[in-house]
Amino acid sequence: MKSKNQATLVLIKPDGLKKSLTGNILTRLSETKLEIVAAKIVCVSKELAEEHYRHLKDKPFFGELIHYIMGDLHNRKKVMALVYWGPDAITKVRQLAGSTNPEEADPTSIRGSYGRITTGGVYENVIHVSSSEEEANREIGLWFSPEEIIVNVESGSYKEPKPKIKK
Ligand code: IDP
Ligand code: MG
Repeated sequence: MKSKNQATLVLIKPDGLKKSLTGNILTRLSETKLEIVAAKIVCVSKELAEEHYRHLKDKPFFGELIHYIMGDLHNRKKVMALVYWGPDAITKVRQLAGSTNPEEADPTSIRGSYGRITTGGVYENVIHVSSSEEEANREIGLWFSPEEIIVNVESGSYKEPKPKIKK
């Protein structure tokens, strides 16, 4: 049976950018043979950070987590946001990323290779990846507007290029 095409959100977190891991992470993710259908650099607002991590708002590390994703811990006020798309995208990307806790993650995974646990209490695991289809849809809607994504995620068809030229 042919697997279903899915879209999933990937964020290269501020520690990944500070450690110059963008190339390494994108190379690892290319092993999935998925397509990148959207990409940009984002300066993360407190509102976006809190909405993205709203499922963790009661955790003791929530405040630190918001500082982390906003770049306050790494003096890098940005993340790289991407949408990967293709068969079983969510599971494939999640497997390559590894477990949330970098010490428990497979040492060959992205988080196992590059993540660390800090004394501040938050896991600095260099990458965010969506963990379910429902979460992916919600998160992609938070980080991207539909016209920034070059496929129609529902139908799987490519969009027509817009005849717009930036002056
Ligand atoms: P995920 O990123 O693997 O989906 P979530 O539970 O959604 O894991 O947590 C979001 C982020 O919050 C993690 O990637 C990590 O940076 C941080 N985090 C999650 N659980 C803990 C914890 O128990 N201690 C410290 N940081 C955590
Ligand atoms: Mg999560």
